[in-house]
Amino acid sequence: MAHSFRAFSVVRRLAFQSGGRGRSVLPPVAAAVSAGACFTLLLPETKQRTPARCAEAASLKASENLSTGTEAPSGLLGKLSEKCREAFEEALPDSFENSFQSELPPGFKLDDYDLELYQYESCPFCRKVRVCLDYLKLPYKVVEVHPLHKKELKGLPTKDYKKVPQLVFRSKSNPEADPMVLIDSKRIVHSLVASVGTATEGSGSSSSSSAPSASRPSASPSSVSGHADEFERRWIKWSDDVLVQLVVMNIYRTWKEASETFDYILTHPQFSFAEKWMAHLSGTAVMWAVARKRRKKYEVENREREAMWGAVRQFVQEVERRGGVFLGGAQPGEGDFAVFGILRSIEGFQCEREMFQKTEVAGWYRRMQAAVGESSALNFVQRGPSPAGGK
Ligand SMILES: N[C@@H](CCC(=O)N[C@@H](CS)C(=O)NCC(=O)O)C(=O)O
Repeated sequence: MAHSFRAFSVVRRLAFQSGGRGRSVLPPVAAAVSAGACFTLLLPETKQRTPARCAEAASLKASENLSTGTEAPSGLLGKLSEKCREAFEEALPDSFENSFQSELPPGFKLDDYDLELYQYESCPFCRKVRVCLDYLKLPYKVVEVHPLHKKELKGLPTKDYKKVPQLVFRSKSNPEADPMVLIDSKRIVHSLVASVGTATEGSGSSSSSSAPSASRPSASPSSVSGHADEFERRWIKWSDDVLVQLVVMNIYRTWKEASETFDYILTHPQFSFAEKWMAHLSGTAVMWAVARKRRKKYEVENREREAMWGAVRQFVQEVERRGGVFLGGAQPGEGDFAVFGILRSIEGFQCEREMFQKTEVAGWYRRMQAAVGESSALNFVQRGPSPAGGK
């Protein structure tokens, strides 16, 4: 994967070196290949393991789950059940655990900074961060990154990191200073929740914050203390390794659905006519092909919808077991932000409409919508209505 990324980067550089904004000379094939790099990178590598059904994993785990309160979801198909088992049964890798260390120093005053979120509109990881920012009522500016040339990222100090989301903090008192940047959606969400939790802990209100924080809610107790517990972490891993995979396989399932997913870019005010169509056409073609390949890889060909409903139902059952309000308990936690953010990325799509018909997720989804509230983005771009009846 690393090699293919380097190859794609070269193609991308060559394709854009003589094309300015709106005057791209990107050949269609190079554009398609490059767009493929943009989106296939969100799909993690699978390790070679003996396939195991989650149902088996669940029974194996049943004797142990009393200690963590975590039960491996069952009913997932093909190799997704293996991913699921990894999330719930194996030791969480250090690289994953490291994402749960707050990157913001203690006493960090969020209100002293202007926040900018570098994102792709349809990226599930970016939606996770937006959900958290909205919930915490933190105002932020959205910077839409063009998926082919990504020139919006060029001015950032994270030069070698070409993925989104990236959350940029610019000092209000010293706007010329180098901004601080957080990367990786889990880390960003955890850092924000921990920072707001620390700022509000014990005082009942944030002494460090100005107007917006007066109505700032607290996240679930486990998150406020800055430590998403193991139960929540396992669901966060599941959301990245299983739910995101299913979203990709489903929203790019047919040409029509893949095209629908990229429609946002055609109306986005930030890009030129050529940039819009280049990204739309190449993205549709490449992601349709990627989804096909992934369905084969995960052994869910022609069953991708069924697999997605299975996963969503498992999540809903877990919420029920936790008391029926949120995964985090009485208030949303980092696990709720992860799953809601990922599902928000299919907002307004055919897959979302079917999801509300085929699963019982609407209750939790509406509770999340109400808890998260209106977007606190300073330049919110509406993408389409949600059948669950939200903004
Ligand atoms: N683990 C990262 C994954 C981020 C990621 O893979 N983002 C994708 C977009 S959905 C990306 O930027 N891919 C690279 C590219 O577009 O070239 C996170 O949670 O933030």
